Amino acid sequence: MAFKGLSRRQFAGITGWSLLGISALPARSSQAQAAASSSFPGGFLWGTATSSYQIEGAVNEDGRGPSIWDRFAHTRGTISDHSNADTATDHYHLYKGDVQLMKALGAKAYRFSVAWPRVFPQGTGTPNPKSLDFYNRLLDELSANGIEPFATLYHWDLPQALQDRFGGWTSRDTSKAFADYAAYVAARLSDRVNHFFTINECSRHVHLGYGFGADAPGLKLSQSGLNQVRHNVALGHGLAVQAVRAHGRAGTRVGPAENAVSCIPAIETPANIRAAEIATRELNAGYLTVMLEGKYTDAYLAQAGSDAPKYTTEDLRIISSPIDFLGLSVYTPDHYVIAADNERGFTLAPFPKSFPHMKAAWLRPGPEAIYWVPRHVAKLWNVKSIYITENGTSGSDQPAPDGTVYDVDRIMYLRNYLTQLQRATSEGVPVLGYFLWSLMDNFEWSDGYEQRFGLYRVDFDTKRRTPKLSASFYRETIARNAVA
Ligand code: PNW
Repeated sequence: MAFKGLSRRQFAGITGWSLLGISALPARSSQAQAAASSSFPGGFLWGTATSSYQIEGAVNEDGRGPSIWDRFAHTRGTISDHSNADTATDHYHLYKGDVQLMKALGAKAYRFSVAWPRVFPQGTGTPNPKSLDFYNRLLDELSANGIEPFATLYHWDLPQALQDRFGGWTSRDTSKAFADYAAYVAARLSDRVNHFFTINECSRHVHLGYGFGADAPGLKLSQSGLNQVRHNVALGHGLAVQAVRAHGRAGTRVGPAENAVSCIPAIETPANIRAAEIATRELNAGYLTVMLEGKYTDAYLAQAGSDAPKYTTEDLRIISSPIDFLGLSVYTPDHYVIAADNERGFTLAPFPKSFPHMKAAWLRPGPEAIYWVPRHVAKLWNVKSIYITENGTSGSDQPAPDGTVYDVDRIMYLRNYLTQLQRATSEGVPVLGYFLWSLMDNFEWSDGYEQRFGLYRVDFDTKRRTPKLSASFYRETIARNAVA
């Protein structure tokens, strides 16, 4: 009875999934779903994304040192379900199966992050003898399965030792330590990793970690302190770009993975579009704009006033070291922009209470964000290569009585975002690939395990992975494009 209403083909797809793709769906099976994705450019790269602390577990194994997230998650009252990521999805031990999950999707790329505390347990100094062993095993497995690795150097799991010694990113000593670590990793992995991302989403970990205290290290700094952290993080990015260039093998590519403040023209008129470009440049002044222009905007400095960060012109030169591509994580529209005859040239429409959201309250669906963000950055800064480093949604994801997670909300979200992404590529916006967040459910920071973002459901007691219906959707999308 549970499958009433499903076509035989859909049913076969679902049951096939429980055997992890053993029954292959023909690429042309469903005309209706994913129709929009049929005309992505040839060679467009489809992948999934994860990060070390959110999936690995094994926090005390093979010489890993503690990270600020271990400390934070073990502090009372920080994580909504009182959980931590001591074991998380246990990817550290289950990675071989997880590579098969990627392969079953037909994904050809995987974005993961390297845990700094596994490499340098004290943050600097002597590397752990087993420093990169796990990542070497993972890379071998990916390579054996035809999946291209994209490695993020920092996805927020700072060695706790650097927090204790330097105050974390409040000090530029951390920026320098990051460059040394980046050099070490690039020297050893760039024979197999062609693309490195420096820092994942500067804005989020600075804002929540050092401003609101809602993420590790849980600080609530003054505006001047926060501006300095922002600058030190941008500096860390630039130093890491230089380190990867100096120590990676020739041809190694490097760039940031930023979640830009997304500015959408409220109505797509030329004036609003221009206003949204101006807003994009101003509202990303602390990260993307300084990285790509080598200076803080006048408005940013004027607004900061005496709280502006302390820096040298040499810092700005480092921060704006040339990058090979821009990584953009796009989840949600941050602002709907309207042209205005004021000093800034724009106003931001307030969000009405009735604006819908996905399971996470911050995640308002606005598929056009994934069209406008790449389009704005390509236009503003003449960026030639863009990867969508993350896009996806959480959902309640409860299995139905038949055991299947019918996450049609996630499918709705993805279908609409991919339609808008295809709009961008069809207009020549140079997006080269897309990494869906996330391969599987994982530790969602201060939301613990209460927000599930995966294509695969993880039972956190047994660590069992089960494909959700959205895994079939993504697989079909990829297959359709492969034959297009
Ligand atoms: C990203 N926002 O965080 C992170 O890179 C991931 O580690 C995380 O699991 C994922 O997105 C889902 O949250 C973001 O408020 C969190 O716009 C919030 C926002 C953006 C990114």
